Formats: sequence, C-alpha cells, structure tokens
Amino acid sequence: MMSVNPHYRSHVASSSALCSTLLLALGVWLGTVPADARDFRVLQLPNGNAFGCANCHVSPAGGGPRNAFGQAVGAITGSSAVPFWSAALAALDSDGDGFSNGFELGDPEGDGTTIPGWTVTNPGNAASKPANASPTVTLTAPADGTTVTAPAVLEVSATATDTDGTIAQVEFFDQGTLIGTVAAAPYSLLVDWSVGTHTLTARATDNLGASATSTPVTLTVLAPEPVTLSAPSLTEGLLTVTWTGGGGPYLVEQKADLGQPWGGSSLVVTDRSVTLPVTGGAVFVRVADAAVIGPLEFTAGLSGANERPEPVNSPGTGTGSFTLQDNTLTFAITYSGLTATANAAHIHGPAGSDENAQPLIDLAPFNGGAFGTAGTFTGKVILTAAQKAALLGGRTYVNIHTGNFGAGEIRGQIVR
Ligand SMILES: [Ca+2]
Ligand SMILES: [Ca+2]
Ligand SMILES: [Ca+2]
Repeated sequence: MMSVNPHYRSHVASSSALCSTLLLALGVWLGTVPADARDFRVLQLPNGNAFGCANCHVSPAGGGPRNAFGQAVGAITGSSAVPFWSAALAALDSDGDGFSNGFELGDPEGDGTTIPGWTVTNPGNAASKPANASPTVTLTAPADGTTVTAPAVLEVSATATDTDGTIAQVEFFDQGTLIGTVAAAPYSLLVDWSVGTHTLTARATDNLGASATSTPVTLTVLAPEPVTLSAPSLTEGLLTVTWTGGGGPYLVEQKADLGQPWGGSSLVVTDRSVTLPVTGGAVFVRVADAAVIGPLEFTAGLSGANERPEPVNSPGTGTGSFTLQDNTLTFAITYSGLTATANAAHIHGPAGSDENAQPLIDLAPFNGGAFGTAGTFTGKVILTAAQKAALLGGRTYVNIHTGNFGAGEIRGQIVR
C-alpha cells in the first residue's frame, strides 16, 4: 500500500501534474488539505503523471467535471485524502474501453508496483487505450487438399488465439459464404458437404472486435461411383442382389413383370446387398444410390388419431414440412391445441404408421426456447445413413408428448 504525505507530494509534483494551482496554494497556506486540490491523488496513481489531471477530469487542465475514472475515485475518497488505489479499482474498466484501469496504468494487479516500460493509457478516456493485437486463426481440419467421396459429413475445425485478450467467435466460410459461427472453443462445425470443390476459411474475432482470417484450405467432394449390380443368386426362393458403387443409402425397387411400371422405392437399405422373396416366375430389381439427393420435400400431419398403439382423444393438431438435401434435413413443424404443455418431441423411427419406434432426433433444442400447448420446431439436422434410410423409406414420424399423454399426444408420419 502506498503511503503518501499529501502536502509533500503536492509540492514535488507541482511542475508535472498541476491541478487547480491556485486552490492548492491556498490549501498549503491555510495548512489544510483542500477538497478541490487533487495533485496528491494523481500521485497516488501508478504512472499518474502520464496523464496528470486528465486521469480524472474531462478537462486536461483539471477542475470541472470528472470523467468516469474520476467518478470512481471520488466514490472512494469523497473529499478526504485517503489512499484509494487498490486491486478492486485496478480491476474496473471505468471508461469502458475494454481495458482495466490497472492495465491502462501499468499496474494490472493494483498493488502499486508498475511494470517498467509500460505504454500507459488514460483510464478515464475511452479513446485512450492500448493498441489491440489482432487474433490469429488456423484451420486444422480438413487438411488442405483433402478429397473425399460423398456422402461427405465431416468437421471443419480451427484454432484461434489472442495474445492480449480473448476470442469472441470463430466464423467459417465456404467460398466466402458464412456456413456457421462458433462462440467458444473447440471451434468446430459438423458440415454436410455437397459434391464439388470447397475453399474454406475461418475468421476469428477478439473481444475488442479485431479479426483475422485463416489461410484457405481446399476440400474436394467427389460424386460416388455409379451403382453396378453383380450377378444375383437364388436360393430356396430368396433372391440376393449385391452391387458395388454408390455411397448409400440405396433405394431398391422390384417388380415381377418387366412390362409393368416400377413400384416406388419403399425399400431403402444402407448395405450394398438385399435379399428378396421370389414368389412368381421372375423378379426385376432396380437399385438407386441416394448418397447425393434432393431437394426432396416431405410433409407430416399430426393428430391424436395417429397415435399408436391406440389413438388418443386430443384436440391437438400439427403440420410439418421437411426438405432433404443430401444428408441434411431442414424442418418446420407447428403444433397447437394440446391439452397440456408439451414436455418432449421427437422424430421417431424406423416405423410404419401403425408401429412405434425409438426417438431418432430430439426436437427440444428447436422449440424456440420453451414448449407450449402450441409452438414450432424449426431447424436442420444432419442425418446418419440409417436415419436417412428410414426417412426415405417413409418410416419416420413426429411425436409430441405431454403430461396427459406421456407416450405421445399428437403424431404424424413423415411422407413424400
Ligand atoms: Ca479502461
Ligand atoms: Ca482508456
Ligand atoms: Ca486482441
């Protein structure tokens, strides 16, 4: 703690930090410490002479209104001469420029010991502050020049540092278009990359708004090889078809007569193989790769009547619209009229409209902050191959739960 004789200090400082000279002289003459003479306060400040009276006063000549730091000092001292510099005052950022009073004055700890060679700035003037070092940022994944085959769900990751502050956020860009923002380490995003060449950069912004952009890296996503069927095998009425190529999942269609139209692709598998019963004299099989697909639109209509194993009696209803692009499902689901506040909501599967299945996707993070008896779920999720297969096969449904109907109050199958 500093111990300062205010009279002595006032005199030795008079050439370099002179506040209210006349009042100070009067004060000495009267033999008291005048309330308005504050050179002694300048001298209680670490490196106080660098800005003199302007540490505390709006006017650099002293007197008149106090700035924010001067007000903080005044709140401690009142009109007394008590020592005021402390760790607590050092920790404050009185002028709100992002740097603590102690940092600005070269005594970050507030213990009265200054750091030699410090560039002192004014703790009472927001325009006077240390130069802010820009952050640095490096993309750590994917490695530059990475080439993968779709489906390409992989993380983009960066490290970011700021030598004189903190990282406020890291943004990721693909060809200059923002693809996501991460506010805290680890700075990573899971991304469903489309086929093509991606030029990725990361931009880090520090706590004072300075930013830096990483060196770009290139990621190339190739389309899968075409699906090629191998020779089928028939064993005891079961036809096994295998194939190569594609990225999956696979849409499998079959028909018994080559002259008939294909019947649609309700059978969706993730393996490169399927076994089908053969009841007639012939079966024709067509396999399509769904690794790169979309946009495909789906809808769902939710009601109590759709609940299984038994319908429930609820006035609640809901509708959902869904878009699948490659592996990413974007959705907007609205519901209303529930008999109680919803307490959970999921996309379930794989199950047909008369079956039940476990949750695949928790919709709670997408409810806009809170469940209600009415509300919305909007957002997007990246699907696993199995989830995508269930969706493409018409084997997923939305289910919203309430306290009155714990197994689900309204439900709707997601269909094309
Ligand atoms: Ca400050
Ligand atoms: Ca300042
Ligand atoms: Ca900085």
